[in-house]
Amino acid sequence: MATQTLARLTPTQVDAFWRDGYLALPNFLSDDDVATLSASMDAMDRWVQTHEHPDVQREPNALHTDRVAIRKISHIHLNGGVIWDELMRRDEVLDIMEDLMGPDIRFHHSKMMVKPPFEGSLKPWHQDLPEGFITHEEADRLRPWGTDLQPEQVPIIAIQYYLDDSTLENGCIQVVPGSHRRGLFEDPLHEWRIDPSETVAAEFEAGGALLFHCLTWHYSAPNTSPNGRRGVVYEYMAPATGVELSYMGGRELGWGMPLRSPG
Ligand SMILES: O=C(O)CCC(=O)C(=O)O
Repeated sequence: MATQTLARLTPTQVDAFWRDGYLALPNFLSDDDVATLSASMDAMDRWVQTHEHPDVQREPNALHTDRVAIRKISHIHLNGGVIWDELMRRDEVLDIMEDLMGPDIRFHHSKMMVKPPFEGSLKPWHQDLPEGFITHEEADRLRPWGTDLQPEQVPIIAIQYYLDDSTLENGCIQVVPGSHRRGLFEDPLHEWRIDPSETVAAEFEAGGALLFHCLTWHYSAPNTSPNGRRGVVYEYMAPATGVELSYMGGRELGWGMPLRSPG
């Protein structure tokens, strides 16, 4: 796996993100990053075998009873220790967020999404905005707007980094390009909305990263392969226009923390 010299996004990449609602950044993390973060995840995985933790969600489709399979670890920037906090604050990442949404950048939340071999379950088609960023009342207010809800009004962007190769077989994220310009829908999305000819599989080698907007339709399939897939998500936001964002009581978890300010 190659490592990449990090650089600001090009205008073409910025345009592609706002046109498609997502952007692929292959080879974003260095080999050292992947090794260090993987070792930390391995240590958490060992700990979870003998301990319960409210932020650790177990795999609901687990085939084994002899070992705990992790599906999700919430607030990984807190639970995982300093390297996960450092990744959240990293200048190269904030530079990219600044290229996409300007210099006033706040953190929203983090989570590790795991798809254990053969038993990793699917995440249904959804948009992130109604899943923790706005109240139900605000979602009810925004849905009738349809395409009048512009993605630029709600600059909330996720980056998911892959510690393993992420493929169709092990449940990579799939997206519908341009779906962030269709408005806000029910959560999760009705399956009938998805036209398979429109979907794109965001496959990566370990170290790659995917950026996606909070209105972009996305999904990840069950893991039917012998290869696990660990993908850590950090969500960032800039001030919204005409939309009331909510931290859902997550302030003490770092939600809303300013990471970069104008000037
Ligand atoms: O990693 C996955 O499988 C799904 C992640 C996702 O859908 C999300 O972070 O919104």
